[in-house]
Amino acid sequence: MTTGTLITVAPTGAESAKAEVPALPVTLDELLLTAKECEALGAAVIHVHIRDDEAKPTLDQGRLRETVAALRESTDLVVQLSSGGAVTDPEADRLAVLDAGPDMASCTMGTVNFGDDVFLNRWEFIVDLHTRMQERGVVPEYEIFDLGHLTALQRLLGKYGLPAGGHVHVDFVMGVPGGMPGTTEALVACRQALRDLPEGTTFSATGIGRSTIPVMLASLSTGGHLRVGMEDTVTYAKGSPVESNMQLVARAVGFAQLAQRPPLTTAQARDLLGVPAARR
Ligand code: KMH
Ligand code: ZN
Repeated sequence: MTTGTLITVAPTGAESAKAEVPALPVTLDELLLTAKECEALGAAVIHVHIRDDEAKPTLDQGRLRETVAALRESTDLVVQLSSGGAVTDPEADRLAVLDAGPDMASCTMGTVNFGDDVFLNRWEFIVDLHTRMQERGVVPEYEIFDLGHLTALQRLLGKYGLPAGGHVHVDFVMGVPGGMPGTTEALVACRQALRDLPEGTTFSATGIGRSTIPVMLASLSTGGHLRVGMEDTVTYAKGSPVESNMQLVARAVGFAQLAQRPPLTTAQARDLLGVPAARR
């Protein structure tokens, strides 16, 4: 069944430096303004990485809690905290992200080379994240950087059961140097592999850098949803830096409308993902 389009904005990430990408939202005020404007355009979920006073990535618990509370106060967006953090973050800090009480958290389904770095996700760590999310009622978004990560997800669900909320939603993160390419062929291969996951499993996709548009079109045409934002893309078109996250969300909304799959509201997104209603 084709539905409307779930649009997730990933506004900041942990990889770009504010000095090199001045439009990146790094303060709480910048994040809130971005969140409100992206919600007004059609985003329903926000995937959040935060920064410290020097604009460096941080998993500081106080800041995470303050961010979750402020986003809830000023938007109805589904608040998804990154448990991936930066490649240098220790596992304990990544697990502690759940203590900040988000609606959702990311859960990456395996280790992947990440440019010159390694994004480490040991099996036991994944199991810990998954089971703690079940205990706390935090809905996971399973991040898939390579085809084999879907096999790992099948194993995880088979051994440890369905996530909080009972619905399985995955996000194909494509085009990371070291992971699967951001191509239609790779997306279709992942799409096919979803048949081994529970009935009704949904997917979003995001293409890093210049793969953003091919991945967006491939996802829309195969029934998938979209993640866009400056975490993944800082160039809008050849020679044109992204001006704001709103520019990327507006483009995604335009593509979704052309595909006759308009953006889901935040309430519809909560229904789809099994996330309880907004508490505002
Ligand atoms: N920053 C990457 C190393 C996630 O948010 O869960 C990990 C990442 C995935 O961004
Ligand atoms: Zn992330």
